[in-house]
Amino acid sequence: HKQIHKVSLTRGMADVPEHVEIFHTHVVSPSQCFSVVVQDVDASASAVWSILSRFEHPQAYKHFVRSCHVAVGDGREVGSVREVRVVSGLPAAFSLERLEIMDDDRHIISFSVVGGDHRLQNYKSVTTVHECSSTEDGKKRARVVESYVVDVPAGNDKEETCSFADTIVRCNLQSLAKLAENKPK
Ligand code: A9S
Repeated sequence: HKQIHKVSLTRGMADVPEHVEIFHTHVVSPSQCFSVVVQDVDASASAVWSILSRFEHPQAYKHFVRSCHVAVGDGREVGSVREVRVVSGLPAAFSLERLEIMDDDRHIISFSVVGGDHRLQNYKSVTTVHECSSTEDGKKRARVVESYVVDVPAGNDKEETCSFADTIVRCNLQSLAKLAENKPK
């Protein structure tokens, strides 16, 4: 009997508003793993959102993406599907990804993997951006939180799977931060 449970990936995290916490609460099955990556950005939440919200153009900040085209929908409406081609050197060539949430007011975007030749089956992520003030100088900053759930592929364990995905997500969010802060790569 499979035990499906709900996990909040931001519980106890400082400075995370309730509506953000709700979106980082996932349903997880025993054959899946999950994780969360947080990135602070020295820019406004809307500056970050303007880069992050372009579902049709992930290559703006995801350096592993070679090209992207929208195969279904307009790239703004939920249900749109993008075909992402990745750079060589990764254990994959492409990924098909469906837009699940696009919330311009609350700065929430989510996609799920619906196909591809890679090993991250049923990958689903939620990314939020909210304004938060730093405790040191009281200056306003944006905090990006990205959580995901993914199937653990045969032959790997949860730790290996999450450390692979965490590495990619961390790279993406660091590059998103630099871009929003107008810093060179
Ligand atoms: O694109 C993201 O937001 C996050 C991840 C972890 C994407 C991973 C990836 O696109 C590759 C980079 C191709 C690596 C997928 C879905 C599978 C991989 O193996």
